[in-house]
Parts: sequence; C-alpha cells; structure tokens
Amino acid sequence: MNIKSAVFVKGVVGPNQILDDGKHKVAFIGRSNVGKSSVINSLLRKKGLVKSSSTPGKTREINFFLVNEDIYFVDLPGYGFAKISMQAREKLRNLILWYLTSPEIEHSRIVLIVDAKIGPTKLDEEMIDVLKDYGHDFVVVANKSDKLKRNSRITQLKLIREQTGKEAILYSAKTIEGRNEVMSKIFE
Ligand SMILES: Nc1nc2c(ncn2[C@@H]2O[C@H](COP(=O)(O)OP(=O)(O)O)[C@@H](O)[C@H]2O)c(=O)[nH]1
Ligand SMILES: [Mg+2]
Repeated sequence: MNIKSAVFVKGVVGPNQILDDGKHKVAFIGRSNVGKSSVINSLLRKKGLVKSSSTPGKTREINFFLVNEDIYFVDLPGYGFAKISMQAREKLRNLILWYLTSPEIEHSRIVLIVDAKIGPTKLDEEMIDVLKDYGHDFVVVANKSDKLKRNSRITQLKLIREQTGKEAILYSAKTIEGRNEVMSKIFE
C-alpha cells in the first residue's frame, strides 16, 4: 500500500469522543515501550508523526491518524507501565476497554504488538483474553526482530504462536523487516 498522506487528527481521552465517520480503523495495542509508536511511524514511513518517547507510559490518550484520507491508524495507550499510579493505570485500562467496546469500531482491525525477544507477557495474555471476550480478531506483530539472533527467530515465532494462537509476523521498526507483510495483513 502506497502512503500518500498521514496526518494526526485527534487525541481522545474519554467516552463520546470517538470518530464516528464511518471510516475503517486499525488499532495498535501493546505494552508500553514495546515500540507501538515506532511501528506506526515505520509502517507509514513518517518519522515523528507518532511521538515516540523515551519516557514510557507517556501516551495517555487514544490518538487517531488519518491515512490516505481513508482509514484511521489508532494508537491506543500502552499498558503495563509500572511507574504510574494505580489510579492512572486504571484510567488507561478503562480507556482501552472503552475503545474495544465502542460500537463505532465494529470495522476496526486490531494489531497486537509483542516484543519478539521477550514474547507475550502475562499482560499481553490478559489483553488477548479481553480481545477474545469482546469478539475481536487480531493480528500479532512481533516487534524488535532486529534484536533476535538468527537462530532464535524460528523458536520465538513458535513460542509466540503457542501463546497467542496466532501466526505472528516478525517486524522491526528499525529495519522495517516485515513491513509489506504487516501492511497486506492489515489491508487484506
Ligand atoms: N531495536 C529496536 N528498538 C525499537 C524498535 N521499535 C522501537 N524501539 C525502541 O523502543 C523504545 C520504545 O519505542 P516506542 O515506539 O516509544 O514504544 P511505545 O511506548 O510502545 O510507543 C524506543 O527507545 C524505540 O527506539 C525496533 O524495532 N527495534
Ligand atoms: Mg507510544
């Protein structure tokens, strides 16, 4: 897919603000610091469109980016960042759940990003349960594949498959390995 334009449209912090204009959405979800912002930027080939920060847990909004004036890429808040208050964590969790249960996202695709080297964590598994509970299918992207040793690629893919029930795509926001595969999966 050829990216002609990608622009930030809005950040949403609470209910009743979702974009309800009938356009399809692709939502990216994952642990804080897994590289969500970097993945979105690299897929769109736009450095700095989504702020990638060295301070994990900074994204506390749901950010909407309109791509080719046609489809939204949605950056959901990262989960599992320890250094924020219980209350803030609960708020983030609710924001994610609210998105996942909004009727407007019926035609939304979900991309779950896990760390290729670490594999799915307990929190990722919880998120998978949530997605299943709400009947959302999802694509698994294993980011930071550049950190994997050559001979552990297949082992990690197998591990991720066993833990998520999905065939993961090895991806690197750094080298853009897997970009075509992820894009065609998103737009298939
Ligand atoms: N080596 C490597 N580092 C990455 C990759 N993607 C993201 N990172 C780094 O991981 C950190 C968190 O990235 P960010 O996109 O802000 O994560 P987010 O919190 O999930 O949005 C940053 O230091 C990135 O440079 C990748 O594919 N390979
Ligand atoms: Mg981010």
